[in-house]
Amino acid sequence: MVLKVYGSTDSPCTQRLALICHEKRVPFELFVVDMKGGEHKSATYVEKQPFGQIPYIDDDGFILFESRAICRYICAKYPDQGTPLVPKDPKALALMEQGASIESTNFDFNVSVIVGEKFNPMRGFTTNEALVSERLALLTTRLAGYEAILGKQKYIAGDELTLVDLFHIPYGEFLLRLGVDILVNGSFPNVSRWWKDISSRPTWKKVHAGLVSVQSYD
Ligand SMILES: N[C@@H](CCC(=O)N[C@@H](CS)C(=O)NCC(=O)O)C(=O)O
Repeated sequence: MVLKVYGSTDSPCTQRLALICHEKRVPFELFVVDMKGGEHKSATYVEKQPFGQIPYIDDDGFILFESRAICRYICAKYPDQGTPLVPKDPKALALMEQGASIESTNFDFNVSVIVGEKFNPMRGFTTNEALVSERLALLTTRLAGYEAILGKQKYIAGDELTLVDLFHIPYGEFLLRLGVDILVNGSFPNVSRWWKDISSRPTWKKVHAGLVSVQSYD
């Protein structure tokens, strides 16, 4: 039975898991959740996702939410299919987990707030500019750490691409779309080199062009 994805085409978290499906060549069917109509807060929805957020998956009755956990599940279920994104060697795996914490605490922590605040006017709220400046300053400090890592190796966890590099793409792309060019503007040349590499992957281009269900991969 094809993997069912409940999410939205323009949600970075749904895009994250679609990207991994493309990399692992796992077909999926997208069920668009009516966020504007509040479907994600309905009683039937929160039975599946208690926080009333997207995305979640239904894999033949197995319900899972949290986009990064879903990505890990897909990689665990299909270890030898598509791009190898999770190392088997314990030390390489530990470095990937270190990278996952880096993404969560240094990148997502700041970028999700910046993106959310900048989107506020489109939702009828005011942007908290002081908070945006604070998080941009913190992000800049943290990108200096990225620059140090990426000055020594090609990717976050070593010289091989892993899941954690790809975790950055959807929110990184939103930052660019909102006019924050910190990932490409040249202040961090190795970050810029890394960003161009990962964001030019055909799998991401496919997600970016429009997130739709995939019946099969040739
Ligand atoms: N950590 C969660 C975050 C999920 C999340 O924040 N989803 C957003 C859309 S990208 C959402 O549902 N927002 C609506 C809300 O929080 O009420 C994940 O990675 O799945």
